[in-house]
Amino acid sequence: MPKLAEYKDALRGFFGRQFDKWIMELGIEDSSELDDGTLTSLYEMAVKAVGQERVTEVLGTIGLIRGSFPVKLFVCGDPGVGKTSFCRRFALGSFDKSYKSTIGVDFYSKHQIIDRFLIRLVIWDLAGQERFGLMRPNFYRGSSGGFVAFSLVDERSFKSVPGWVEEVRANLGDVPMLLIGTKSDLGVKISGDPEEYVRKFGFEGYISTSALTGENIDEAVRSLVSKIISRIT
Ligand SMILES: Nc1nc2c(ncn2[C@@H]2O[C@H](COP(=O)(O)OP(=O)(O)O)[C@@H](O)[C@H]2O)c(=O)[nH]1
Ligand SMILES: [Mg+2]
Repeated sequence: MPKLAEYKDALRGFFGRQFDKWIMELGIEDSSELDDGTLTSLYEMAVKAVGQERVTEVLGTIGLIRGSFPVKLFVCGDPGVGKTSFCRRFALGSFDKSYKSTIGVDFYSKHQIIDRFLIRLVIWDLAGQERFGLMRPNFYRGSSGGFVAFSLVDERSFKSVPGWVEEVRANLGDVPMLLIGTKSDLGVKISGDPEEYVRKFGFEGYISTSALTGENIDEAVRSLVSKIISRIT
């Protein structure tokens, strides 16, 4: 893992004195490791000051990122399992109880450094069209992978997982999928074992999440994107 000390002079050379202010605000020290999370914070801070293109160019030039590309992900699953809440928590960092989803496709976009690649993540949310099968080929088109979501407190949504997997495979073939159990803050009320689905349907893994507390939301996204990166690089 690279440390700030190794890159400090180069970064200051490109960004000037404002760079010292950024690292002070972020609490990054010479001995700090520039892991993906720290790099993402630094990236966000720098973008506000000098813009996305410049930051991407600088981080690439000095070798702090290995490249930059967009990744489209989907989130599917039964109505009410918390897909929109998952997307909003990830992209906006918030949980809004009164949020009403619109009819149509919604997507959420956010830059994130994952495995030292700058990824422009676009997450597509099935917004109110869970029941309109005709629309869904458009929804899936171009996705590199995605999440199949069920609610940990809704047995029926758990039983629906095989149907969603079938639909993903029919539209996208063998793309990486992560199984997510939602609403972990409410406990576990399903009777089956998610790991069985993992084995049976070839999920990359299973993670239990809560959009309310934020538990494992970033981890789920990182873990899936990491699998996608390792398939294409
Ligand atoms: N307790 C709890 N409630 C949640 C969570 N995620 C979503 N919800 C609630 O579940 C309901 C459905 O959520 P929504 O995101 O609209 O589900 P969608 O239909 O799959 O998009 C809403 O009332 C949310 O407030 C969670 O992590 N914990
Ligand atoms: Mg929704």
